[in-house]
Amino acid sequence: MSDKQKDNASMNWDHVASNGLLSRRHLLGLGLASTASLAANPLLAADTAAISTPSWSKVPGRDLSGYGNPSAFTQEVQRLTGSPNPLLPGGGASRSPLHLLQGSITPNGLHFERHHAGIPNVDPAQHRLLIHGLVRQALSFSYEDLLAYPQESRIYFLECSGNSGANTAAQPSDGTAASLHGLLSGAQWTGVRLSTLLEEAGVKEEASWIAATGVDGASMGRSVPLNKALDDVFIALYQNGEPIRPEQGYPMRLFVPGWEGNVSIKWLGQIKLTSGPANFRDETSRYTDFLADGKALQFTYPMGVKSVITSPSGQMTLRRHGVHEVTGLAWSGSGAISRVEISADGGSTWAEALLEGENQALALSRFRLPWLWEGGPAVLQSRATDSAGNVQPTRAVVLAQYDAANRYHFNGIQSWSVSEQGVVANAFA
Ligand SMILES: Nc1nc2c(c(=O)[nH]1)N[C@H]1C(S)=C(S)[C@@H](COP(=O)(O)O)O[C@H]1N2
Ligand SMILES: [Mo]
Repeated sequence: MSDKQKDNASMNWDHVASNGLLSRRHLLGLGLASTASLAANPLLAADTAAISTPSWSKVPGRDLSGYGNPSAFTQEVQRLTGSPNPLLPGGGASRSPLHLLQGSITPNGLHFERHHAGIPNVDPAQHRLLIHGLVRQALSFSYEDLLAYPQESRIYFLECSGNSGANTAAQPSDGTAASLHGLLSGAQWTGVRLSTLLEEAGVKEEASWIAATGVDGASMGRSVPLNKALDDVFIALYQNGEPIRPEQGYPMRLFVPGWEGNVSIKWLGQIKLTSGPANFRDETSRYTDFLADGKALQFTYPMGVKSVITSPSGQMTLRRHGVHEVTGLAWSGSGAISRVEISADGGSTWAEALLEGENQALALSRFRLPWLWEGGPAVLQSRATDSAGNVQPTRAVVLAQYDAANRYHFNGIQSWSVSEQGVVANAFA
C-alpha cells in the first residue's frame, strides 16, 4: 500500500456503490478530504517566510467600464464553434462549454446558438409582432408595447433536439461534454405570457394550433398546439436579466418550455392562429424522428429525461489519486428532476447524487457526488429520473426505438471511461 492508499483507507469513507462512490455526506469538508493529507498534496503547505506583495496590490487597477468582460485569464471559456458550411450561409451551431461551467445557469455570452440563416440585425424600432389568423381582432405589437406588459421571470433549460446525436454513431467519437452535449443551456427568461396577448386578440372556436415564424433569412416556422400555447408559452424579452442577445432572438423570441429548442422561434415576427399544424419545412423534412419500423414521427416536442456528467468528462485527465467530485447536469421536458444516480462501474451499481438548489421543473439541475479514485479503470455514468417517473434510458434502449439514420432526441445514458492513467473518454458501455 502506498501512503496515499493508506490515507484513503484510514479516512473512514462511507462507500455507497462499488468502485469508489462515496456518500453525499462527504461533500461537506471535501476540500480537506480530497487532498487526503498534506503528504498527498505538499503544495498546500504554506511557507510563511515566502509571503510577498503581488504587483497588482501596489498600484490602482484599471478603470470602470460600461459593460464588463470575463477575466483575460479565462480566455479558454468559450463556446465551441463549428466550421461554417459555404453551402448553408449563416447555418450552424455553437455549443456551451458545459465542462468549464458551474451551477445551472448559462452566462449569456456562452448560451449555445443554432441558426439556420445567421443572426439578423433586427432594429426593435422597426420590428412588429403580428398576431392574426383565427382571431376576432388581428393585433400588431411593437417592442415598446410588449415592454409595457406585466413581465414574468422563469428558469428553463433549452436543448436542441439534435443535441448528443453524435452518440448514435456506431463508434464513440473522442468528444468533450461540450462537443457531445453542448446544444444545451439554462437561463432565467423574462417576458410576456402568450395567453395574455391571445386573450386580447380573441381566439376563435375553430383555432387549435398556432404557427410562429421568425424574421430571419430562414423565416423559421413551427406549429404549436393551442393548449400548450395557452399554458406556459411566452414571448421572452430578457435573458438572465438583460435584453436577450441577438444570438438568442433579440428583440423577442417565442419560448416553449421543455420542448425541443427548434420550436422556440427567435426574432419572432408572426403568430397565426390556425385549425391545424402548418407543416413547415422544419416539422416535415426536418425535426422528425425516423423510427425503427421505417415510419417518421412528427411533433415529438418534449425533451426526454436526461443527464450528463460534466466533470470528470471527455478529454479531461485525473491528475491525482484520491477523492474527486463527480458533477453534472440533469433536466427533463416532462417535469422536475427528482433524482440522479451515479455509477462508477458501467451501470452495475448506482448511488444517489446530491441535487443542488431548488430543482425547478423544466430547468437544469446540478448534481454532485464524491468519488474515490485509486487508479483503477472505471466507467462513470449518470441516470436521471423526473417527477413524472421517467427514467433516463441506456444508449442501447434509445437506439432500438429508432432507425439507424435518426439523430434527434437522443437522451441515452452517457458513459465516460477512465483509464489507469486517468484519461477520461467517451465510451459506449
Ligand atoms: N427564427 C429562428 N428561430 C430559431 C432558429 C432559427 O434558425 N431561426 N433555430 C432554432 C433551433 S434549431 C434551436 S435549437 C433554437 C436555438 O436557440 P438559441 O440559439 O437561442 O440557443 O432556436 C430555434 N429558433
Ligand atoms: Mo435545434
